[in-house]
Amino acid sequence: MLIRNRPSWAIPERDATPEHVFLNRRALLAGAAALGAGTLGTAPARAWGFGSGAAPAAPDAPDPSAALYPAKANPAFKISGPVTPEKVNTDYNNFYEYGTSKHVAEAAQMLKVRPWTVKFSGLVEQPREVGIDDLLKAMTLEERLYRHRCVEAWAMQVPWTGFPVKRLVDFAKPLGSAKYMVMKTFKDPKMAPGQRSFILQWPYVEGLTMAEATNDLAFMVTGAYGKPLPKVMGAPLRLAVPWKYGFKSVKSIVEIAFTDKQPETTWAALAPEEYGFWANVNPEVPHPRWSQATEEVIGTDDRRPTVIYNGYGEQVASLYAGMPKDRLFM
Ligand SMILES: Nc1nc2c(c(=O)[nH]1)N[C@H]1C(S)=C(S)[C@@H](COP(=O)(O)O)O[C@H]1N2
Ligand SMILES: [Mo]
Repeated sequence: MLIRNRPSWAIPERDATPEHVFLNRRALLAGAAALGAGTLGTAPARAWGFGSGAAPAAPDAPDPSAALYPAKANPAFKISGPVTPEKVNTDYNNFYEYGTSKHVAEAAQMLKVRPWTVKFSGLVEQPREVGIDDLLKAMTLEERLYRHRCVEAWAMQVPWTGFPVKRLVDFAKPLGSAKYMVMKTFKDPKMAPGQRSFILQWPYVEGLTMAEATNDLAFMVTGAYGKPLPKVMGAPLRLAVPWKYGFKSVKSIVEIAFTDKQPETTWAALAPEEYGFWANVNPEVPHPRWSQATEEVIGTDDRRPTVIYNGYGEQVASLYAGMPKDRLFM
């Protein structure tokens, strides 16, 4: 057992949606604490009542980056087995800014993807902000087929479009003293009602070491299925680090900061006994509440064995050579 002194709310769950169950319980507790015991009865309704009453979003103007798609496929990044159908992928997502259900594509239509600026801050030669379309102009887009593995033991196979994170690092010009690249999602509860609830600390934050960020596999995603990225998949800019559990792959990024200290990341801050900074995929290290030995391939009847580093060990195992193994895989 990895977890010691397990808190009372972290009871074993074998539910198909473990995060959902877990977080509902957390939200009730946090809501009660924040609002006071007297409002206990209304806190859950407040925290979870969005989605139905929200005004429908006005239709968007055509995506100004549409002409960049489809981008040329990079044949170096292949998968075995079929790509997950687009319709399946966009109906099974984790995007807690729009609720803890897997079916948030409609709720995510509230996300406004233009205008969109990305800020570069922290240990950089010169802090700057750039509009997403100017950033896209400075990059060469390519398509890569990647495996995608959520910590909840489900998997997909996704045709992402984007550019190596390394290109973004070159663009940002971090100082030699930078050791980590920190990525943040937007924070705007009007645009993302999930941010009004206490489930996670907002904005969603993730990070990589500079060695991880500049590894060729680390990919900045701007599109999928030969088109600009659907909102529910984290438009207009999200990370894909396929050797790590999906929660590392932060969506809808507005800020990239370079630091010399390991950042406190969203899931690790919420439940450090269950989620860590490294989160590398490993079939032999169970999550405290479920096994990681196999994974469900969404959209199929297939449950296949999980693979160390999600099959990308050849590219990334050397990043962790000589490091203590105990925290690398959660
Ligand atoms: N901002 C933000 N990023 C996020 C999440 C989230 O809830 N909010 N969920 C993470 C998790 S747990 C996973 S598995 C992937 C899901 O990506 P997908 O919906 O494209 O499959 O996004 C990750 N990035
Ligand atoms: Mo996930």
